[in-house]
Amino acid sequence: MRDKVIEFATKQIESAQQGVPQIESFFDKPTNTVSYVVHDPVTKRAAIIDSVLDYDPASGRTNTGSADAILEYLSEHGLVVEWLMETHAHADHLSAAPYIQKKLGGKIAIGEHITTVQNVFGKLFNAGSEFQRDGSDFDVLWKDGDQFQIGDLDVTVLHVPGHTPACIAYVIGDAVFVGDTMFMPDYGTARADFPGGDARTLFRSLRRILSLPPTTRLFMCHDYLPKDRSEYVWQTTVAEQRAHNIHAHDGISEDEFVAMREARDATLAMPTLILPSVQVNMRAGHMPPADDNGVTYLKIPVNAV
Ligand SMILES: N[C@@H](CCC(=O)N[C@@H](CS)C(=O)NCC(=O)O)C(=O)O
Ligand SMILES: [Fe+2]
Repeated sequence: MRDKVIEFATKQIESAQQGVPQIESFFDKPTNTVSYVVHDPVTKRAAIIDSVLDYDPASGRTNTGSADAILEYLSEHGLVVEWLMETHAHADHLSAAPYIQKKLGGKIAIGEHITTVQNVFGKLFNAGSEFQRDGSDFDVLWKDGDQFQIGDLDVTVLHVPGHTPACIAYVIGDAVFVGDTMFMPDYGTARADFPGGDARTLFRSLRRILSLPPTTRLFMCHDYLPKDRSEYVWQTTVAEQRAHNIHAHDGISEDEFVAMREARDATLAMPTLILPSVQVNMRAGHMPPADDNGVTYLKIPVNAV
């Protein structure tokens, strides 16, 4: 069956100018997360993808060190932020999008199926009626095939569910920010056992991304450093993934993938920051309303996850 969105993204990738967009990465070691600033060198317009608000679970304190490094880079290069984009509601770190938006503006965007995620976690955390669950905490909700611009750069949105139901990838010029779908070839793929996650759906999303042109640049959202590698890396290509990804290289069938993924997921512990992350990220990175003493609390559901 023809996939018109992939056909369109392919044309965009093939016509993209080499070396454009300009991409700077920021690696957060405590959560193994890569945030990106992607900009158009002509108009100096920029998007920030998957920013991190540092959080210490022992003290409950947030810290803006990671976000401030991004702010410094933007200022040094005279960049104007148009977009604060999330690939999904992260379960392992808090988003710094509201902090950056307050300083510099820009629109906070995520995939339209965030409403599914908001419903599940809204219920889990027994959020009050102030929590809308209709995506309105975000400024923009993308659906598969949506197109928009960062300055003069063309962007196509791909809905790539599996890790979560709302996951999206951003095709910007010839670069794809794959979110949590695949990781570097020697680490494999994202887990599919979070609420609304599904290994079979993830496999189909992976094959879809890997049907883009072989030279397409792919940028990961995490690197977990496998045992036999000592340097963190997060950039690869479609061709490298198709040849070498240990979970999803060409020739691995859907059923083989699902069996592997489900067996591996059964061995994984929950991310350290899942409970603080999801109750903040379901609100686009905003904290829940403060209690009547003025203090903001995050909840821990006991024996519920
Ligand atoms: N140890 C990490 C685990 C984070 C985690 O589960 N990451 C997800 C993406 S949000 C994943 O797909 N991990 C794959 C794996 O650990 O194999 C933490 O506590 O934060
Ligand atoms: Fe994730």
